[in-house]
Amino acid sequence: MIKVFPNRVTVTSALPYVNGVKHLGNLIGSILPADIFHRFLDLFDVENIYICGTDDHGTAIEIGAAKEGLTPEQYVKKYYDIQRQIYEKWNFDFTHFGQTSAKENHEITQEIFEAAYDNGYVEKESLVIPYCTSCKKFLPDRYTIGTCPACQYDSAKGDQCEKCGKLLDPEELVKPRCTVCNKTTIEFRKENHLFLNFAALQPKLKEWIEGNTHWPDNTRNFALGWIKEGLRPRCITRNLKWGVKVPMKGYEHLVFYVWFDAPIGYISITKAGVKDWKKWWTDSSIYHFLGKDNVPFHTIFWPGTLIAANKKYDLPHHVEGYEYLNWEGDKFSTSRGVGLFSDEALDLFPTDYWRFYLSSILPESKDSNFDWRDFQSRINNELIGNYGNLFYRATLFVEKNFNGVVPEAELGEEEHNLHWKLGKTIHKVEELVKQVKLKEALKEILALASETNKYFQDKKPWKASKEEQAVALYTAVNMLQPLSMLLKPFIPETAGKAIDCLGGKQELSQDFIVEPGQKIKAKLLFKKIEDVDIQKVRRYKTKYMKQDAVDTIEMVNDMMPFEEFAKVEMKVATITKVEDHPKADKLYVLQIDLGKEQRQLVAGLKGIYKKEELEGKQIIVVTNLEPKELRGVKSHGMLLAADDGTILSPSKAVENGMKIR
Ligand code: B3M
Ligand code: ZN
Repeated sequence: MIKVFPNRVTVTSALPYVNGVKHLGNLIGSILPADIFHRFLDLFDVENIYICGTDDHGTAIEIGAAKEGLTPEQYVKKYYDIQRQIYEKWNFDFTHFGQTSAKENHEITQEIFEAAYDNGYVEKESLVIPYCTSCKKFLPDRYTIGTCPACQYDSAKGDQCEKCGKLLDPEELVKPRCTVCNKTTIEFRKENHLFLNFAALQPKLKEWIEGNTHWPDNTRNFALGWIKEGLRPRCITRNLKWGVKVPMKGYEHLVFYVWFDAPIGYISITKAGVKDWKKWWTDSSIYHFLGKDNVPFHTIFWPGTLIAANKKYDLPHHVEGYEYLNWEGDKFSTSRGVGLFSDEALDLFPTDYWRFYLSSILPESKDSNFDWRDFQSRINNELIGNYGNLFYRATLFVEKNFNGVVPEAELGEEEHNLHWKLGKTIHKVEELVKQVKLKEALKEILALASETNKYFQDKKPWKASKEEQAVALYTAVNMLQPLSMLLKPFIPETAGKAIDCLGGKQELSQDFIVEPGQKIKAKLLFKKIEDVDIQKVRRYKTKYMKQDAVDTIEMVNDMMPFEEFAKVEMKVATITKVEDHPKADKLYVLQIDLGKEQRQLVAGLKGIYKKEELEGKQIIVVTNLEPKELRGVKSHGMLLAADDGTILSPSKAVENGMKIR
């Protein structure tokens, strides 16, 4: 089947949460490939825009702002500016980089909600939610603790008792108290919330997904799998102050759930920043780029919202979900200092080195791994060895032997052959881009660069006659121009410079278009990466880790009453053995080495870490707690982990038993 490009394309990448600088794992699975795709569409003359921006709402933003002593508005402004500046340095070519807290998003979100309501897809239901009258706050389940009705353990959490494992509702706790202020001023308030009725939307969603036969099988089957399980109404309101207000009587104190207004951000950001914005959402093919964890939101939740509103906005045409990037064989983790952030990377190497390397390891169908040695060898051998060196040698030769002027030449069989391969490659790349196979497109281009290199090498212009030199150089220059055009979506800055040196024709053609008589300039485009450079950057530790670890400790601090926290003792230990808990599926039994003593710990890490990931790892343990039994297994101490289950480790290896506080 021959695929064609749609007439008009709206490209979006997942909107990064505004809270803080993003790491390379975030960029590789959304903003970078979307940017490359958009640049290719420009190259192939497809009318398109590229939309992105920050996702400004949600609990994490409210908490982040409070931590920095800022209002949510100030906090959002600060990190929006920081992120925007970083993306400029990455040369991301957004048509507009907006924000979901902009007024356009408030307006369109409310309109879409009202339409969904009028169409009968919104339901009212009451939820019982713990409310602390001292803090004047509704509390998430885990923020309410109390005595377990089953085992009488006095610090059971609102969702589960850690001692006996019983699953709980906060209402079942005896003498519930608030973890924020530690008072027993808890009330259970019935509150009305709004739900989007996905059960009612199911038939239409199913039909739409089944009709998307152009989707990759895995995405389509995945979405159909969800449908098959049966969709249920989803709560789309939250009791927060920061967010898009619910425009309905009796619900004015609520805001919309962040995942309700965030995808609407794609539309509203277009409205805020693009003239004639409507055509991009009513008569365009929408291409969403995102990490795999966001796929359900873009194949079910977001199209469901649009179907419910029935405002004639275009539904997603293509959803490209990327797998994860690992960092030197390990998971990215801010708390453990694994990985590198988008600003730091550019302090270490030029932007195009990163864009090139990350493009060559895009996690398109499976997870991929960042590796410093591989980074060095691909930059040196492929980007420089294959393209940069040829560029420098050919242009320098023209400068030295032909006064910088492209010579006249009579082409022979080999030259025609190369010319033919150029046409074939352009065609192949176009086909791959249509299928959003960007990594393969890059491979094709590099293969052509390789051919050109081989040709130049075989011609040995340094010892050839003047006529032979002219042929080799005319051909090399005329291959380097389209090669640079094809590489430009990946390495826009350097390829742009290269094209300027070759006379500045910003055109991709199957013909040789750098004409004899054209003045050109020589340029060394890249600098090789030396072993010492790699040794140096290997020792570089992300600067964001420490802050995060400090935050986590502060979080523990926030959650524990002060008098209790002051008594807490924390030490470093190494995990020596990991076994399954005989009775609980989420728990591991760990043996740990605390230097002078060995202990046993039970921790809820199953499903988050594999056993072999834990063995040998250093952790931080609260040591002065009474031993307790967790589902019949003794546990003496508690290890520190962040909200998402990521374990907190010391930033460098230290002696077991070292006291942290
Ligand atoms: N902010 C989650 C993320 O950054 C979320 C994406 C929104 S896309 C509309 O992965
Ligand atoms: Zn309280």
